[in-house]
This record gives sequence, structure tokens and C-alpha cells, in this order.
Amino acid sequence: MPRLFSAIEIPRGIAERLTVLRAGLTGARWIDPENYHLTLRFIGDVDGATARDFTLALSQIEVPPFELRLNGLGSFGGRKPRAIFAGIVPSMALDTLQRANERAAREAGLPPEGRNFKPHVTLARLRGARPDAVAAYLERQGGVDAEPFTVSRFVLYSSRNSVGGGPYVVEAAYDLED
Ligand code: 2AM
Repeated sequence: MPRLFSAIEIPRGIAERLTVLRAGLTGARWIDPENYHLTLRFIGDVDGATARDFTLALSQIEVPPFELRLNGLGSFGGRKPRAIFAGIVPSMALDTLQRANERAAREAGLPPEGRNFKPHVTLARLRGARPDAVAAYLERQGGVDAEPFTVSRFVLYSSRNSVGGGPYVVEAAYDLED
């Protein structure tokens, strides 16, 4: 079974604007812009019946389309930095969609996600990057300020790469409707 997760895709135009960020940090493995996404619910390796139940529960989500904007740049991992990400302007609509995805996971019999939802788009995974180099990179880049985009669907992705970072395959897509 591949690793499964639900996510919002990042439109190509927005992703292209972020490519200027893909340089200047030793130890960074930059994610290909076509693989940028915002994870809603990570499922991981599950059996076929659970995957089917999750897919069905996702198809019953009713949330209208909404606007989202990337903003800010940061790192996860503190003294042992492991990722560079673009942040998201807080959005109640996004929170609603994420909660609906969490409910769908529960309906499929999965254990609750213990971690708080920290919406982000991972831009790089880090290996051996020095914390001071990460801080300097973040300061130099200043941040991300992309135009808003409309989220009109979310998807179920699979990934066969155990390290993460793609390539990802869209297994199913769910349109948001008013
Ligand atoms: P990340 O980008 O912050 O690492 C595919 O791997 C997606 O699922 C990535 O966006 C990744 O988030 C997320 N992900 C990977 N492993 C996860 C886990 N154990 N719990 C939650 N999210 C995870």
C-alpha cells in the first residue's frame, strides 16, 4: 500500500512564484514545485478497506470553495531543522475543511490525529542544515507574499517514496461546491 494523505494542491502560478526560494541553503532538498501541497490529513500506509472507507467519507464532505493565501516562511525542528515551509494566512474555511477531513479519517476507523493542525506548504526537507544557516536563509529571503488563490477542490494523494517529497499521484479529487 502506498502512503496516503489528503491535501490541497498549490496552483502552478503560485508554485512558480515560490521557486525563487529554492536556493542558498546547504543541506536542503528542495521539493519540486509540481509537488507542493498543503496536507489536510496524513493517513500513511493503510489496508485497502480503510483506504476505501476514507475515500468514501471524503466524497461526502460538503464545504464551499474558499480563498487561501500563502504568507510567511519558517522552519520546523528548532535546533535540528528538518524542513522549510511557507505558512498560510489563517482561514476559518480551511479549518472547517481540515476538521471535515479529520472526521472522515475517524469514520474510516483511523485513530485521531494527535498533533495540532499547522497548515503549511513544505518547500524543502533538510539534512544536516545548520540552525544558524537556516536562520540566515530565512532572514535573507524575508518571506513569501503570494496572491490569494481559490481552493475549488482537494485531493487524495499517494506517495511511494518513503522519505516524502514526491512524486505524488492524485488518487481521487473532490470538488468543493457552493
Ligand atoms: P510535511 O510536508 O510537513 O513533512 C506527505 O508525506 C505529506 O504528509 C507531507 O506534506 C507531510 O508533511 C505529511 N506527513 C508525512 N508524515 C506525516 C505524519 N507522520 N503525520 C502527519 N503528516 C505527515
